[in-house]
Amino acid sequence: PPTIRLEDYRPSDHLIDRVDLDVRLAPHETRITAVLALRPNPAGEPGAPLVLDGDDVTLLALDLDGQTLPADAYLATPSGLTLHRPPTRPFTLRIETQVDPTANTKLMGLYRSSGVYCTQCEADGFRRITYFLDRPDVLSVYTTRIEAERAAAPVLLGNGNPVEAGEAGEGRHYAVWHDPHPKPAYLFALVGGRLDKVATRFTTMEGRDVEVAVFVEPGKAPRAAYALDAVLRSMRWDEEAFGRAYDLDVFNVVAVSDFNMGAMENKGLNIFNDKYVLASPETATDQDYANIEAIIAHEYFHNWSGNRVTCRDWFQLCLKEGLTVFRDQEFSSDMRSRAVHRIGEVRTLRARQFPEDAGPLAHPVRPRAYAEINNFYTATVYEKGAEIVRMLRTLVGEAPFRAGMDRYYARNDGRAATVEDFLDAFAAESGRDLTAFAQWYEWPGTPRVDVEGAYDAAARRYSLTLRQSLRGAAPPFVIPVAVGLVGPSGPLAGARCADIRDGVFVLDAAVARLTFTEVSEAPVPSLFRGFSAPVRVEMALSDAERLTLLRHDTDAFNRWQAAQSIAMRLLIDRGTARAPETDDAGPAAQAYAEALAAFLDAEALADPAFAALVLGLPGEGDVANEIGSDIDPDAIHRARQSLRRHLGHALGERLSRLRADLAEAPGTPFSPDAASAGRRTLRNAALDLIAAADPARGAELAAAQIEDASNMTDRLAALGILSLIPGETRETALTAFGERYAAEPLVLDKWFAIQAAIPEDGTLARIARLREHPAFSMTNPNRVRALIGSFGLANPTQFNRVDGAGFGLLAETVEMLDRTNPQIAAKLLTNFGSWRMLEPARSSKAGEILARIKAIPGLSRDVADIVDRTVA
Ligand code: DPP
Ligand code: ZN
Repeated sequence: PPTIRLEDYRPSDHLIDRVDLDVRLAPHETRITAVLALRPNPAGEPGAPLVLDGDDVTLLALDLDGQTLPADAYLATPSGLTLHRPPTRPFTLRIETQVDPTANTKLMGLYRSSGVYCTQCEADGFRRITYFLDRPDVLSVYTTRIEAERAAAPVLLGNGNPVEAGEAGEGRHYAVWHDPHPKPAYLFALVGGRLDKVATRFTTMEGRDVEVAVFVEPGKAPRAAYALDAVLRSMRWDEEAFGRAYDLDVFNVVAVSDFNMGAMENKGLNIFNDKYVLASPETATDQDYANIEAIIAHEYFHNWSGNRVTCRDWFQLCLKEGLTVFRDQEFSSDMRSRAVHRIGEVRTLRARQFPEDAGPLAHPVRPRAYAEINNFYTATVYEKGAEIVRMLRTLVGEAPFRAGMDRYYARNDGRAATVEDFLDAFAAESGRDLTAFAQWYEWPGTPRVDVEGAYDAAARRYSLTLRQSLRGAAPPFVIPVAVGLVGPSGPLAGARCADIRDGVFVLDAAVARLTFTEVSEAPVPSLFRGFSAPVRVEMALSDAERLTLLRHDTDAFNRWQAAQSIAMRLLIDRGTARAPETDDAGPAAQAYAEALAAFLDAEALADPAFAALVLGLPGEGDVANEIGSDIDPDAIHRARQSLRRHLGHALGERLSRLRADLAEAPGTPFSPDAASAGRRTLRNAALDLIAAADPARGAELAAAQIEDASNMTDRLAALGILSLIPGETRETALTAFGERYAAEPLVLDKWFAIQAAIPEDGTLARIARLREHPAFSMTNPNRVRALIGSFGLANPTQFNRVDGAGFGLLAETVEMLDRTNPQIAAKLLTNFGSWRMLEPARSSKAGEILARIKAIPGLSRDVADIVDRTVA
C-alpha cells in the first residue's frame, strides 16, 4: 500500500466553510445531498484542481453554483471526485450521492446496527457518505437535515443543536440539526432509529442549561442510569479541573451494538459501543462500571481536547488521544483510589504498550508514516501518549501545567493543531525549553534506565548512578525520576539531595549521579515513584531490600512494584524454556509468601483493592515480555501455576478468613463504588488462591458462589476460577450460565471470553463449538473480540501451541473477517506482534502462518499493512 508521510504535509488547496446536508435514510438506497460552500485556501496552491475523497459512493448528480457541469469538467469514481479547473473564487458545489447502509459491514461511514442507522467517520468514514475534503484540517459549520420513515426511525439525531422537526409526508418525518462549532468531517454523526431515552439537565459554570441524554435499545433504559450520571460527573470535573465548560444546548450519547471502537466523540452526539454504556448489577462487573465511567469521560473530554482543538493531520493523533487518556485517567483517579488506579494504568501500559514498542509494530507516539491510519489507534498513541503528558506535568509543575493547558486551548480554539503547538504552550508558561523533551514523541522503543547505588556509612553519604539507554541512536531522553530513600524502619527523613526538587530528579544526560547527604543508615532507593516515566528500570535489589519497600515506602505504587518484582524474579527463574520443572517452593518463595501474609494481616481490611493488587502475580504475558526471547509459554504457565499453588498453601486459612471478613451482609444493595468493588476484588483473589492450592475445594466454593452471587462481579469471578478446574462441575456451571444469559449478548461475551482463555488442549474444539452458538456472530465486533480476540490475547499456551493450531485459528478468522470488516481483522492480526520472541519451534510456525496470510490475494489495506510490518 502507498505510504503517507508527515514530511509531505501540505495545507489543503481548498476550504469548505459550510456544509448543508440532506440525508434521506432508507435501508438500501440512502440519498445524501451535500451543498458545500467552497473557496480557495490562501495557504494552498492557486488554481489547483479540487480533489474530493470518496470511498464506495455512487454519484447521482452534481452542479456548481446551480449549473450542471459538462462531463469533461470532472471525473467521478467510487473513490473520488475531481474538478479539473474549479473556480478561483468562492463557489458552491451540490453533490448528490447514494449509499447502502444495510450492506455496509465495515461499520465505517453510514451503517445499520440492529436496525438503527448510525455513523462512524473517524478516521476517514465521512468519504463513504459523500465526496469531501476528508482531512482534519478542513473545518466547516454543518447543518444536517435527516429524514426517515417515522415508524422505523422515530428518533433522529445530529451534531449540535436541534433547530426544526416535522412531517415529510408518506409516513416520513425529518429533523434539522445545526452545529455552530466548525469541525472536521471525522466528527460528523447522525443517528436514526427506535431508541429509548433517559435524560436530565445540567447547568454549566457559564450558566448554560444543557439537556443531557442517553439513548439505548428499547427496554434497556434502566441500564443507562450509570452512564448518564457519569456524563454529569465528567461535565462538572472538566469545569473544576480544567476550567472547560460544555458549549451546546444538548449532549447526546447513543449506544449501538455493532461498533468497531469503544466509542466516538462526535460533536454533541457521542456514539458508543453499548458495552460501554449499559450496566446493571445483574449484567455488569465492577470492571464494566469502571470502564463505562472512564470511556464516557474520555469521549466527553474530547469536546475540548479533540473537538474545539483538533488535529492538523493524523500524525498528530496523540495530540487528542494521549491528552484525553491522560484527562480520563485523572478523572478516574479523582473518582476512585488514585494509587489503585495508577497501578492499573501501568499494568495496562506494560501489558499492551511495552510489547508493541519492543516488537515489529513499534512506532513513535507521533508516527512519521502510515499506510492505513486505522492501524495507528494503538496503545503507543493512546497510553504512551498519556504518559508523555503526565511527564510534562511532572516536569513543569502543577500550576504551570494548568496554565499551559489554558494557553493551549486559548491559542488553538477552533484550529487544527500540532504537537509543537501543544508543547509551545507549556514552554511559554514554564519558561522551560522542551526541545529535548519532544523526543518522547519521535522515537519508538522503551528507554531503559540502569541504576546502581553505593552507601558510605562513614560519610553518611549515598549515591545513585543512573544510566539511560535506548535501542538505536536516540540522544538522551528527558526523564523525570521521582525518587526517595527508605530505611529499614521508614523514610529517611534527614537525607538531602540538591538535585532533587519536589521529589523529582530530571535525568537528561546519558549518565547522572545523585548524591544524598545526612543518610543515617543504609537506605533502599524508591525509584520512579508513581511510575514517573514509561521506562524499564534495572537495579539489582535483593528481595530483602524490596520487602523493605513493600513495608515502609510512602509511595503505594512502589510498594506494589516491590512485591511484583519479587514475584517476577521467582516466575522467570522457573519459567524460562530450560528451567527445571519443579514444584519445590524454595526459600525465596517462602519468604515472599511470609511477607504477603504479614502484609495481609496488617492491611488487607484497610485497603482491600490495594491488597488485591499486591497479592496478584504478574500475568503470563508480563513474564514473557520480561524474559523477552526464547519464550516457552507452557513453561511460564507451569511456573505461574506452581507459584499460585504455593501461595494458596502458604496463606492457607488466612484466605478463608479474609473471605469471611470481606463478605457483604446478606441483603446489602449492590454499589459499584470503588470501596465496595475493592472488597469484592480481594475476596475473589482469595478464592482464586484457595482454588489453586485445593482445586476440589475451590470448585465447590466457586460453584456455590455462582449460585449465590447477587451481582455479576462475583458470579463471573467464580466462573473464571472454576473455568481453570477441569471436570463436571465446570461444564455444568458453564452450560447453566450460557442458558441463564441466553438473551444477554454482553453477558455472553464474558462467557465466550472465559472459555476462549481456558489453557487446555480442548479449547480449540470448544471455540469451534462456540462459533456455532446462536448468539455468536462474525459480523458483530464485540462477539468476535470476545471469542477470538480473547483467545489471542488471554490464552498464551493455546494461542502459541507448538503445533501451530492456535495461530491457524486466528489466521482463519482474520482471512474470513477481512472480506467484511478489515479494521477488526487487522486488529486481531496484531496478536502476532510478539511472534519473534517465541522459542524457535513456535516462532517458525507463526512465521509460516504469517507468510500464508501475506500471500492471500486481495487483502485489505488494513490487514496488508499489519502483516507487512509484522514480518518485516
Ligand atoms: N473514538 C476513539 C476515541 O475516543 C477515537 N477518537 O479514542
Ligand atoms: Zn479518544
